[in-house]
Parts: sequence; C-alpha cells; structure tokens
Amino acid sequence: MLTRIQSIKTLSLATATALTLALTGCQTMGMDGTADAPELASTLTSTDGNEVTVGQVVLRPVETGVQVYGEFMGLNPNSTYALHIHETGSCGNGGKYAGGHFNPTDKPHGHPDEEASHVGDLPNLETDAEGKAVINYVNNDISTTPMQDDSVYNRSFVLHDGADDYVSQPSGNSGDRLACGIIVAS
Ligand SMILES: [Cu+2]
Repeated sequence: MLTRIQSIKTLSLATATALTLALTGCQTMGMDGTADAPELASTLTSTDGNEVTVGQVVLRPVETGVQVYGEFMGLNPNSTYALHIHETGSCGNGGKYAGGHFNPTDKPHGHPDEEASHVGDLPNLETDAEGKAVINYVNNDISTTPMQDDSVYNRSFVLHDGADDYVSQPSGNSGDRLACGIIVAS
C-alpha cells in the first residue's frame, strides 16, 4: 500500500513538472533575458506607394509583458519619430486603414509608462547620425495571443513623420503616417 501511494505521488509530480514545462516552454528566457523565439513580427514599409522597408519589429512574450524590439533605417538623421500600435491590421490608403491607436481600455493618449495611456502607445524613436533607430521596450499591457482583448496580433505598427508629445489628443500630434506594418505570426 505504501509503495503504491509513493508511486502515485511520484507520477503526479512528474506530470505536474511536464505540464509546467509545456506551459512555459515557449517563454524560456535566453541569455539576454528575452524569450527563445519571437511570436509576432512586423515589417514596416513606407506609405508613399514605393513600399520601402524602414523597420522590422519582433514581439516576444517576456516575464513582465511583451518585448517590442525593432530596428529602423533610412530615416532622417538625429530626428524623433512617433511609433504606435494601431487597432486595425491594414495599411491601405496611406496607412489610414490602420485606424486609431489600439485602445481597448478606453484611456486617453499619453506616455506609455503612464497609467493614462493607450495600450498601443510606445516611446518615440530617436535616430542616430545615420538615420537608424532601435526600440527595445517592454509593454505590459499587451499580449501576443490571438483572440484576447489585449492581443496585438493582426493589428498594425504606424511610424509617424513627427514626434509624439505624449499629451495632445488623440494621438500626440505625431504627424502624417510615414510607414506602416501589419503584425503577423513570425
Ligand atoms: Cu500612431
């Protein structure tokens, strides 16, 4: 009897361990603190009809939210650009079909670190002397899981030609839509 209880205990422990591994398998932290594999990605191209690629972004689930890592190029040197997640996964009509900022919690626009901000708000991009910029920001209001209210799957990144002032409503006086990219499975 004792032996049987022990073996059941051992078995359930093994099952629990296997389940835990299965659940966290896709979110295992790598050496750099990021997840093993990006879950979603987006390529931003210019909205001027030439479809020049200006940026590549990957979205990875991490412990505290979703890491938004992107590299941009071909922009004006030493300049500031607004970048947001917009609600609709479409870049047609010069990026206008992307709609407004992703805002499922119905908040005012603001700095992404503030409580009063859209879920899709992100910090401005600052380009270097070569017109390149990097964004590496953990957004703790979004998920990468399709069908969830906070999911950014099949939404869009929009890069604007001006800086976001983080104050003006509804979009920080960020200017025209310079580039756009739909967020897809990677
Ligand atoms: Cu925007």
